[in-house]
Amino acid sequence: MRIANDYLNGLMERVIARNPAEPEFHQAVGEVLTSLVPVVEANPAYITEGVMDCIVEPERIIKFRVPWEDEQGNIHVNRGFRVQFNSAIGPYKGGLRFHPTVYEGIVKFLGFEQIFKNSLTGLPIGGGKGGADFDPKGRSDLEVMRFCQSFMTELFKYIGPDTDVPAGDIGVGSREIGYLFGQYKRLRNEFTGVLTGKGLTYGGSLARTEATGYGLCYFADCMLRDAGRSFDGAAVAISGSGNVAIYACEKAAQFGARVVTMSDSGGFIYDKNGIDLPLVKELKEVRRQRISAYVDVHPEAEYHPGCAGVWQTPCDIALPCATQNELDLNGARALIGNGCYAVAEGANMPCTPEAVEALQAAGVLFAPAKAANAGGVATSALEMSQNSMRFYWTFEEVDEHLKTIMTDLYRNASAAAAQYGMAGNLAAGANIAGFVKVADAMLAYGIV
Ligand code: NDP
Ligand code: 2IT
Repeated sequence: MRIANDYLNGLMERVIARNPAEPEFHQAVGEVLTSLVPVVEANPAYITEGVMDCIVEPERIIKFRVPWEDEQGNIHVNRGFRVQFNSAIGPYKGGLRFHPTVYEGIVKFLGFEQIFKNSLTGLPIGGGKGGADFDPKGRSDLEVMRFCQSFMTELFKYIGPDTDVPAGDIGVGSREIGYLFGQYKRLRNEFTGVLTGKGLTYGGSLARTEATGYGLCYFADCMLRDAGRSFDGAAVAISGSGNVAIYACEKAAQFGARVVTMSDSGGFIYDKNGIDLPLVKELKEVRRQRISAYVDVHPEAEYHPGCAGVWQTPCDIALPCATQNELDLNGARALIGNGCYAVAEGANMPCTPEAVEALQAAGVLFAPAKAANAGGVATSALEMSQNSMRFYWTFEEVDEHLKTIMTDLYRNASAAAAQYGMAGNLAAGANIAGFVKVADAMLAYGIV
């Protein structure tokens, strides 16, 4: 795909050549650069002053060995990463992903997206991301603790509350954050807000657990209302059954929707009566079981092996909340054919470029990840604020901030799209609004 500006097209070619075999990173950069064509044409200084070349190059990449011993005495060696992508508007901020598919290209795509997402929150946070190719599935608490301690024994050298503040992502939830924070505190002999998503007894913020899923629904609600629609009475298909999916399901149901699907990497469940969320929470948050166990309790529901089939389910609104590129052109066509009128991305980059194009061409309302799932990191920034103040806000106070942030974010993305002649294209609007703030800070610093 050619980008309609010679400089940006050449830059994209250099990104591909300099970062070989990293298709997810190329995809994320290509999508942003495509949206920025009218912005650099109106403001050539972004090119002539080097901002464009700098923004696609991480400030720093840390890659390290993570050795650990399992319960049988076998030694394992994983690879850990932290990409400190851009600190123009604040300390690096972004999650850690523990999943066997993690490699440098995944962490770079996520870190790159995080720059613009964090900027969109309106809060002072730069972009970063990290993780490891460790698979926590089937591992005991002791093994996960040993892994996390080994991971932090290296990572602690590079992070800090004013430098880089990691959090959770796929495979990193409250259990892992606890082990990571405990080890950081021990190594540094400091109790600081160096990680977010902490437990409520040791510096965590109320509503951080719920924030990404709730924020997704607050954003989608703004988009739906602008189009004269709402969640009330809608059938909603959700993929995933992790942190984002569970709290998206909870808020969508509070808004009057009937959520009919959830999934994991094994398959999806369809419950025409509406998902029994307390059961999903019990299966996933407490028992760490597969989603297939849902039908043992609800035999009237259906379980289908394989996750792509989830998008064949008739629905009004789709919320992909599992992983990147999980909704492809086939899925998009099925959604369109079934009359789905809105897709809001809870996961990072869950729709392929072909799927996004098809959805937008069919007039389906489309909420892009870096705007729609920004509620998680925004609330992480609120956790950092509370830690700095050594103070706590109530659930209602944090939730109210979250609602305001998501509403403002929606308005800013809409306004930026309209300003550059792409009214209604929230994907372009989010890229532009997120970019401009970071780029102007970079211009102010000169060449650094
Ligand atoms: P969790 O680990 O809590 O849940 C991930 C869910 O997605 C699980 O149901 C998992 O199934 C499924 N999944 C993961 N990988 C795959 C895969 N390759 N194919 C199919 N299903 C898969 O992670 P989160 O809910 O935190 O994250 C979900 C998405 O949301 C990610 O894209 C993440 O980057 C994004 N996100 C997360 C935020 C947060 O605050 N946590 C904030 C913003 C975005 P299984 O258990 O079988 O692996
Ligand atoms: O993708 C994301 O925004 C996250 N995983 C949350 C990051 C954070 O720092 O809370």
